[in-house]
Amino acid sequence: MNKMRFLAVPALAISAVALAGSPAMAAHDGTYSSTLGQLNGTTGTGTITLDVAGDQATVNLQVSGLAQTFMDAPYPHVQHIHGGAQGVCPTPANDANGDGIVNVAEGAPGYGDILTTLTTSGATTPAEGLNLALGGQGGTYSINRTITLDDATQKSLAAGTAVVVVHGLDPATAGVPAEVFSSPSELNPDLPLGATSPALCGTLVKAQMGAMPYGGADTGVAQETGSNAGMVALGGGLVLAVAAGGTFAVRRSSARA
Ligand SMILES: [Cu+2]
Repeated sequence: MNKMRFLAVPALAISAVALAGSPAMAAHDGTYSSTLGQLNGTTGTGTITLDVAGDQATVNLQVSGLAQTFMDAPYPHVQHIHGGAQGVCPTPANDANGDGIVNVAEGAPGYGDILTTLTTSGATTPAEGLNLALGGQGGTYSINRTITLDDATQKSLAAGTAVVVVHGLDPATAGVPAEVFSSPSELNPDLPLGATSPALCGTLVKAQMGAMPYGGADTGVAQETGSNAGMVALGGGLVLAVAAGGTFAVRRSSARA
């Protein structure tokens, strides 16, 4: 009897939380991710995941191997969610003025204006777009924080046109003469062209609900499959937790075998 009560109470509590916490899912709610592509001779890499619920987004940005230093200090990489355009990253063919660098002016027709600045702390508005102090510092860094998305960013995510761009080229790999790299940026003449031009770029793609790893189905653990089916209705976070548990169980039995 006591055991039954202990099992029943948490189940009811979870149901209450689920009902209270999900009045209506916004069209853009979900998990977005991108493996960022390289531009302008960049040899570094980057990935981003965005877990979005309403106007809240948990950002996980991982960057490595970009230019490390700038004037004897950690290289500041400004980075943004752009949007409101075609949702595409530029290619070398977009180098309209033929200087050897696809700059922001040449990329923006495809990826749009700055909607959100992915700062390391503080404000995330477009106004912080060139705030070097709030950019990623050095060649390898990560950002893990929850931010508030403005209306324009939410709409761009829903439309599939949100694009993440990490700026700041490596003079050693950009493939242009020093005088071109350090010529005035079209965004701010006080900054070198190479420091503001796009290094990494990727369109944010929403994970499809049907592609969620529900687990259980092919693990042969019949009882867990049953509980998974019940948990699906409670929300993505719990589904992932269940799926992770399923994976762990499979690995554990494999290790035994
Ligand atoms: Cu940008």
